[in-house]
Amino acid sequence: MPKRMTTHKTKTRSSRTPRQAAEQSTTTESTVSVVPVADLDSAPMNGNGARQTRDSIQDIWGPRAPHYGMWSERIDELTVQAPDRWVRSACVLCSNGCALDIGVKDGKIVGVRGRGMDRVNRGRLGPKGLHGWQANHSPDRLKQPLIRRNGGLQEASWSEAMDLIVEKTRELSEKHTAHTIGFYNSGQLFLEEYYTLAIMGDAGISTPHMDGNTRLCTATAANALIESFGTDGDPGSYTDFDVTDAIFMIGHNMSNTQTVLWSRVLDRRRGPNPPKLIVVDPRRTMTAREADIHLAPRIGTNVPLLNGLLNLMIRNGHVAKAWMDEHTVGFDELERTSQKWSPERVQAVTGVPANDLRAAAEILGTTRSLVSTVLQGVYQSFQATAAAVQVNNIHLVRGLLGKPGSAVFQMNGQPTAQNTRECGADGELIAFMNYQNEAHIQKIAKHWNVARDKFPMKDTPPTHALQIFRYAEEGSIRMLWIIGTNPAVSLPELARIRRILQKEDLFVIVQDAFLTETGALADVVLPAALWGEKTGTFTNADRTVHISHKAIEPPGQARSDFDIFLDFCARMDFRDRDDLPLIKWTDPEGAFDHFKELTRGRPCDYSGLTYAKLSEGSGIQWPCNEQYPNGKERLYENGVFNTSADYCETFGHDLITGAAITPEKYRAQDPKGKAFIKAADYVPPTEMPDDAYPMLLTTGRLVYHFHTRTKTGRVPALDAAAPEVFVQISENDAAQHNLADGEMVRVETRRGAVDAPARIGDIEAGHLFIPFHYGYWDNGNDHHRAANELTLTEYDPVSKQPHFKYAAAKVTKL
Ligand SMILES: Nc1nc2c(c(=O)[nH]1)N[C@H]1C(S)=C(S)[C@@H](COP(=O)(O)OP(=O)(O)OC[C@H]3O[C@@H](n4cnc5c(=O)[nH]c(N)nc54)[C@H](O)[C@@H]3O)O[C@H]1N2
Ligand SMILES: Nc1nc2c(c(=O)[nH]1)N[C@H]1C(S)=C(S)[C@@H](COP(=O)(O)OP(=O)(O)OC[C@H]3O[C@@H](n4cnc5c(=O)[nH]c(N)nc54)[C@H](O)[C@@H]3O)O[C@H]1N2
Ligand code: SF4
Ligand SMILES: [Mo]
Repeated sequence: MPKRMTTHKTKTRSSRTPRQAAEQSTTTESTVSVVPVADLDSAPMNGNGARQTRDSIQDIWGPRAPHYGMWSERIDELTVQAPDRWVRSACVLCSNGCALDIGVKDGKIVGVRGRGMDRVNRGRLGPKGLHGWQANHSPDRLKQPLIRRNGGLQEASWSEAMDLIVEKTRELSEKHTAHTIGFYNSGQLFLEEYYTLAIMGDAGISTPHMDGNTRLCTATAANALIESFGTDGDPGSYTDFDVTDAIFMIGHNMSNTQTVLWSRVLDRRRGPNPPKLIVVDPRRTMTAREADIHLAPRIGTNVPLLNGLLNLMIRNGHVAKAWMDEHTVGFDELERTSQKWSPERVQAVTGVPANDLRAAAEILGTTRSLVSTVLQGVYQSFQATAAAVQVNNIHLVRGLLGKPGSAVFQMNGQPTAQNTRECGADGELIAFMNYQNEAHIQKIAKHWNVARDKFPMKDTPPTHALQIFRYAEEGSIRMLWIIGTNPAVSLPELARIRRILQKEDLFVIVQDAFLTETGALADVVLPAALWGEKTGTFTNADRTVHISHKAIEPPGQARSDFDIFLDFCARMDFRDRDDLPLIKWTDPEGAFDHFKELTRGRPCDYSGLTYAKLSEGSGIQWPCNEQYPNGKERLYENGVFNTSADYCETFGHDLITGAAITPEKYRAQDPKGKAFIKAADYVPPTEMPDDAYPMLLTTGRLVYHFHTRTKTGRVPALDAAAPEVFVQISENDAAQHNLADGEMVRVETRRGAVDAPARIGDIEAGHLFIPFHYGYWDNGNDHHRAANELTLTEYDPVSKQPHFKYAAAKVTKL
């Protein structure tokens, strides 16, 4: 018998048309710097001293500041009352990590203001950054723990909830071993919380089953960096955008998903020496519309497309032979593989016209500097790591890395994805150490003062997220602690995920600020403090570290994740090898100081950072140490990469099969600091259109919403800007189905169905797109709205990242 579902209350929805205001006014660029306060009537708190420097809902990126070399300041602010004080923080609604200060009055957040001095955003904020804080004060925040009793979730005290969890943990580890316990955490907590959780899971409970939702997000970014350069960590700096001659974006809708970085790009494009822009996306996104060259490949064909580009670059002699000889290994294999991809063959497989490919290859082959960005259209598509690595190859064959204006960004998505990876998510080991390097494991064991055999992982990385859910399905995992993520909406194939979470023999703990779709299926719900209600640090996609100070108290009895973990460790009485408490710190600063010692000498070296330094200045990049006290802008400036056998993070994989390269084999051919050029040939996606399901479905994001909308769905202005799901379909396909814009359709795959209004245009024929934001917490529990009802349970062989970006689908008019 499945557990009963707690039904959510239905909320009245806004009657605004689902078409985004932004889609209508895409390229209009405002030149006014101050606009009237337009949407404050929908803010939860209203009062005197309100200030809105610009309307980011109507004008997403704000006015242009054409530039070359140095991006000017523009301080964006949205406050609904004059604050009593400002508290230093940064935005946690994407990986850009824009610096901001939180305005506080009478113990409440009343707004935010960008910080002009900061290297990341120079004061700018986007729509989510300016509005998102309103979710903190949403009336339906969780304020007390909940325990499932007689089928329903009932309020309980912290002692009751924690005692129940401790009892369950003890019972399971004594009866069946700790391998019955799994953790599924987040890319949205703070560094100090991940670090505490890592030691709690590894050396406290000793379970190998711990992963972050970053497995769905940037596991491929991490793996692509590791496969090519030896360790995780993006080599470039955002200042590279300020001087580069060309930008290549693949599977990345930056205008919508990193709006402030996109402002930086637009400002370059309107300034002197504008960089060329190439965008690869099967949809004509706002990003693609700005491009000089838009390549729109069939979904799942990134590898042939990239091989085609590399082939042309090589054939045209646009390669830096001398640099490659000195700094790389593997070029011959790349030459052989890419040779098979003539422009005509690429056109046949990807649908991209051969001449467009040639034009793009000419830019990539001749530009003097190049910044590339890669994101979910690669990471969640077929052959994810294989494709992402080919983008690294474009830089390696031209030697365009480690100098101003040249960088490859294997982008992050979530605000604190970098930190969860630095603490062991996505199959990594703390501080980018190597599971197969005994010296690294010993170093951690020593730092934690625990026995080597305390470590649950013996030479192999921890269990990946989809495998954790598989074990829960099969019954070998019996307790699953879910922290800061909403898998009942964000994992693929939701009917299956609901079935797993509802299993009688799976004890589910959900730690969140709201009663999410996942929380509704839990046995215990722990109310968490949000950003603004706790202190910690986090690192963005260009390695910039910010501190976020506690500005207000959490509501009711909600507690920070940090405090919840410390409480659990104390109740479990975890000890080190001297029988002293395992966790040596009592506050986030203590955790930070302990962590940073472990990073000393590693690529992500935090040893030169302190809370004081981060609080006095603004963002500082890692590595930050004695040699680079103010951080280091670019990695690999000397062309020496992190690949030497004793330093690297893994020994690498076969990009097609995922098979791991053995330590012996790696050591025998130790590249000693040379980067890997790894080739990969095309493999067609597993699920292709057929007679029953003739179309290809992809999924992704909208500018106004963040993920499963637990925050942005509770912010009136953001919710109203994009209140409902839709299905994007080409003019051709709409005509075939006799569809007018806004008419309801059903999209079906072999896994489920979604009903939504059609939105016609800006997508390749044969393709469909559904934003994945819309779950059912505010929809009377109607499951026919979440994109993941439709997606596939399968993943990349190297990064184990799920394939959210394609599925064979059919459409019927309702
Ligand atoms: N507004 C907003 N911003 C966000 C987030 C959010 O939820 N909302 N989330 C943050 C997070 S965690 C992440 S990971 C990032 C994600 O940021 P992005 O990766 O930019 O976002 P997506 O919309 O998931 O995917 C990008 C594009 O991939 C394209 N695509 C699909 N299939 C393919 C393919 O086979 N090949 C190619 N080349 N392209 C393809 C889609 O059409 C889509 O436009 O955004 C971050 N920023
Ligand atoms: N179909 C499809 N599916 C996708 C994607 C896609 O493109 N298409 N993208 C994937 C990607 S890239 C991502 S990143 C995932 C995102 O998927 P999720 O991680 O499920 O997304 P969120 O809605 O951000 O969930 C985070 C949860 O943490 C809570 N939270 C926020 N801050 C805190 C905190 O400080 N402490 C605690 N305890 N809780 C907190 C929020 O209320 C929210 O419920 O979705 C993935 N799923
Ligand atoms: S770009 Fe990202 S970090 Fe910056 S304000 Fe927008 S959501 Fe926040
Ligand atoms: Mo993500």
